[in-house]
Amino acid sequence: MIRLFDTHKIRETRELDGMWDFTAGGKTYRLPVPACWEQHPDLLNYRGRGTYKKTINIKKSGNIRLEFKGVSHTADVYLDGEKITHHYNAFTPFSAVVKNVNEGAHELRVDVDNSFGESSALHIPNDYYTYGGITRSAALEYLPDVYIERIRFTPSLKDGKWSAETEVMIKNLSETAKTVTVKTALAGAEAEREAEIPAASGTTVAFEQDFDGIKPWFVGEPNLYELTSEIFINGVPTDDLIERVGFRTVEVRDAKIFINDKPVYMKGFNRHEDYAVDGCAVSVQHMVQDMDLMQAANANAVRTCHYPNDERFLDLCDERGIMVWEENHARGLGLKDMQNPNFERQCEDCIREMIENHYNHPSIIIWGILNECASETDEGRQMYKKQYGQIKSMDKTRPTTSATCRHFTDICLDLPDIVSFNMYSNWYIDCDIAERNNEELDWIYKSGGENKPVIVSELGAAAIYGYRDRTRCKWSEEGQSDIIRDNLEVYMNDDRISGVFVWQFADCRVTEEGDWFQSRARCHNNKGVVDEYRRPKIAYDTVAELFGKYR
Ligand code: ADA
Repeated sequence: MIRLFDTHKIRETRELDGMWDFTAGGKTYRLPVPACWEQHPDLLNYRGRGTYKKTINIKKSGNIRLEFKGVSHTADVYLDGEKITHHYNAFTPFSAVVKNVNEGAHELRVDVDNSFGESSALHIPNDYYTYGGITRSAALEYLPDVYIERIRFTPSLKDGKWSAETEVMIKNLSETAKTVTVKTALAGAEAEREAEIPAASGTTVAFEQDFDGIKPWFVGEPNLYELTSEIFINGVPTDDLIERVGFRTVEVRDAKIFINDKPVYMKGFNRHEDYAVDGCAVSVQHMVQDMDLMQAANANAVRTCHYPNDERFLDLCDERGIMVWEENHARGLGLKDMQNPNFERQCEDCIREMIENHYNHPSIIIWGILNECASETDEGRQMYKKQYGQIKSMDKTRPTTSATCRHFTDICLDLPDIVSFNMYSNWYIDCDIAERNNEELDWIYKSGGENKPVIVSELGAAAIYGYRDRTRCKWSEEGQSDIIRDNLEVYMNDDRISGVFVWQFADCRVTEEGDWFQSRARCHNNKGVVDEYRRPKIAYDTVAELFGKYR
C-alpha cells in the first residue's frame, strides 16, 4: 500500500509489492517487497549488495513511471538492462520516468547496496540499524505525455478567514508544446485555468483562493480535505493527482509555538522505524499499533528521529491530529563525518526530497536537521546555516530546529526558530535535574536562543524488558521508570519549555560495527518504553500518567 488514501482516479497505477527474485552472495531467493533482507535466516547480518528482479507486464505502450518509496540504502534501477536511475538514502522516495515503453513483458532490476564506506555519508555504523532491501512500497504508473508531477498546498489564516495557494506542477514529456486545462477542487470550491506547457519541460500553475466554512486541522482535531487536481486536453481528462490536506498554520513567537494562533505544547516520543524482525520495513498494522500505543500514553506528538518517515505513517499522523517533527537524515555526525565529500550533497538531496514529498502533510509542524552533529565548530556552523537556508528556500511556513547535545559549546543556537536539547540527566550524568535544567536554559538564552521556544528533544534511560529489580538500579524497568518520571516532573512543570520528547518509543536494533555493542546490551538501544515487540515496560505507564496529568 502506497498511501492511506487513493492518489489517482484517472491515472492508472499498479503496486509492485509482492514476491521478487533476489540474488546475494551467489545464492538466489524469493523475497517479499517491501521488506528488509535481514528477515531471511541466511541474511540476518548481511551487509553488502543484492539484486532484486521482477518481470513487469506493460499493458499498453507508452510512458511509465516507476516509483520507489524507500530502498535501503543505495539503489540502481534498470529496465531491460538499461540503467534508469540511481538513488542514495533509505528514507526518501524517488522515481524514474521512462518514455515509450512497448506493451509486453519487461525486466525490472534493482541493485541494492547497504554497505558502509565513503560513498555513504549518512548511513554509517550507528545507534540504529541500516537494513538492506526494497524496504518501502513500489509502484508502476502509466503516464500520459502531459502529467501532474506534484501539488503544493499552502493555507493561510487572516482575521479568522482561510485562504490557500495551490500550485500544480505539470510536466510535458513530448517534443511539442501542449495546451491543457488545469482544474482543482477543494472544500467545495473549484478553480480552472488554461496553461501552455513547453515541449520537454514543465510549468507550475498556481491558484489563490479564499474558503468559507473551513474546519481547520488542529491537534486532536484532524479535519482533512481531499484536494483534486486534473488536467484536460480538448475537454478530455488525461491525468490527475489527489492530495489530502488540512487548513492550519504554524507560527513561532514570544518563545511559544502556535497552531492556528493557539499555543500548543508537544508531548511526544522519539520513534525509530524499526520493529523486531521486520526491521525498518514496518507494516501498516504495526504503524497503527505504534500510534495507538503512543496515543494511549497521552502523546500528541512524534519526532521522526533521525530521518524522513514512510508517508503512510505521516498519513496516519494527519488522520490522528498528531504533531510531527520531521527530521532530515543525520545522527551524531562529528566534523570528520561532515567533511565526507558526499555529505553536503547527500543532505541537500535528503532535505529536498523530504520537503517536496511531505510538504502537504498538515501534521508536520517542524523541520529538524542534523541531530547531535558538529554544531560546536565553525565548519559545522556553515553546514547548519546552509541546511536551514535550503529549508527556508523551500518552505517558509514551518519552523526549524536541531537537537543538540553540545551543551555549553554549541555555536548554532541563533540559527533555528526553535532551540532543542537532548538531556540524559540521571542516566549518563547523575545530577540535580532542576538545577541542570536551569543551567541549560540560562546558557541557551545567552547563546542565541533568547525569545525562542525551547524543546527537550530527548530524555530517557535504558531498561531491559522484563528485568525487574527492587534496588531500582540502572537497566531495570523500575530504574528507567524513576529516571523518566523525575525528568518529566521537572520539564513539564517549567513554563519556559514548549515540549518534551521521550527517548524513545521502542527499543531498536543498533549496528554491531562502530563499537555500539559496548554500551548497547543485546545490540539494541534499550531506552524504549516498549521493547521491539511493543511489550510495555513500567516506564510506559509512567509516561502515560505524566503526559495525562500535565498540560
Ligand atoms: C542521543 C541520540 C539518540 C540516541 C541517544 C542515546 O541523544 O540523539 O539517537 O543515541 O542519544 O540513547 O544515547
